[in-house]
Amino acid sequence: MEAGLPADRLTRPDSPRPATGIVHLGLGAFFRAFGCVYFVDAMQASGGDWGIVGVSLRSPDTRDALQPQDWAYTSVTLTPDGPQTRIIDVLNDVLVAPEDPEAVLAAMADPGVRIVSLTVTEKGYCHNPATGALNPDHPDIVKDLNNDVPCSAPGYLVRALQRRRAAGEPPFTVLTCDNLPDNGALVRGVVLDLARRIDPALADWIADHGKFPATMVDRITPATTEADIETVETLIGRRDAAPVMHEPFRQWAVQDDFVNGDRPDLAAAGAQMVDNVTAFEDMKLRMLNGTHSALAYLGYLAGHATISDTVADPVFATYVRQCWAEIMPAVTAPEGVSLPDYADALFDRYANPAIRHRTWQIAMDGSQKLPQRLLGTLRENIAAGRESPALCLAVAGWMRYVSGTDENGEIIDVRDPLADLLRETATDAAPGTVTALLSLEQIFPADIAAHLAAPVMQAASLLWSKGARAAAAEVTS
Ligand code: CS2
Repeated sequence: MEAGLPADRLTRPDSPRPATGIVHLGLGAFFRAFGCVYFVDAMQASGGDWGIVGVSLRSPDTRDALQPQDWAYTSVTLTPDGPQTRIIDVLNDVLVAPEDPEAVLAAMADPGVRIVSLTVTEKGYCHNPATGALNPDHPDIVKDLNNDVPCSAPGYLVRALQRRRAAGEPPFTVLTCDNLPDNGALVRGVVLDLARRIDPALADWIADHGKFPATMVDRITPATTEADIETVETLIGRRDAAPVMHEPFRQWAVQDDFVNGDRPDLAAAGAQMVDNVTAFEDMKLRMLNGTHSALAYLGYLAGHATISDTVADPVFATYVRQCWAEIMPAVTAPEGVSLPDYADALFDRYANPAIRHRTWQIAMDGSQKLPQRLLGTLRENIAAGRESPALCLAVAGWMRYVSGTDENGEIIDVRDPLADLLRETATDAAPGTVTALLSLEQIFPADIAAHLAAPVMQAASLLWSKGARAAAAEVTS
């Protein structure tokens, strides 16, 4: 492309599109780099009408970026040897829920739609992170209980299922793709609880006929930056305002339990269709997401901008391996999987220098992430009498991070639904901060908090006095 000339906008390929079979709530970069690509591959292999209507529950940005390109976009696989591009053309529309909630409900109630998938992040389920149950005091749930027009993801699911029941249609399958433990049961629980508060007969109908398969999703997909948009323009010679940048690896384990068995041929696209996802989920949440969070807090505090920069630092390369050594005894490997090999592969994925995954991005929403990423492992290690100094340092790292200032006294832009509470609860000194944060029962159930007090306090004193890098070196020495 000639320098200085604005490139033409990306347009969609001139081929027929499948009819809509899926509505997706929470159309972020991850789902466009992951689910959309699997659905395209499944249709290429075995056909079917599984076009997607995407829904943004908050901001119009994705819709505004994709609309001029008629919803097509570039998926960029970032290999260590260079990027590979592919045009993904599976979205039939993108709706912005706050602008037109009725259009979203109408799309979800359409009988052609057989799956409603979700990537609304941990906090989008409006649940209590420590228990997994619906939080009826969540402001969005309070609104949804007092209003027929929903605003939360559980609210949209319940109101759309209510319409399907009223129309004599079967429910859609609710396919959660968020990093939560037992995510199918969790979303089923919040939907049934909310439905019961609105109409008990509706809750019974959903309980009898609804399907909420559990899934384990995995593909590292950093947020797209302005620099990425420019790189893609150079690569494809056209302007794509919303490409997605991701690693080569992908893995999707899906509980094969859909309404009327109706689903795309995901196995043909490489997904693992299984009866029970728990072992995949535990392995991934604890070994990948657990260490991602550990590296994010400590790496950020040590001044590292990305995960690849963090593991390029020999101290953190050793530290993350120590974390895996502490996590593996608390994980039951899925059949045929070697946990040490899985850890080695994770290390290579983290080290991929083409992936600029910011520690700050992964550090977001820690209050919603910690329980399934770190606390489950810690609970099992405590019960078995195993020490976990590296994981306790990760918890201390989160505490230091959410206290709101870094090791140089600079303000940290902490993004978390509980950010204000966390900042107010933390104090300047390690002991006060540890005691106060451990008392937040929506994150730390009382039994775990009691056992964590001493080892987290020890890790915190090390962290506050010596800094993240020296503390990580010390717990691995
Ligand atoms: C990350 C995940 O942002 C985060 O919290 O840990 O998004 C992670 O990259 C994915 O789960 C990988 O599949």
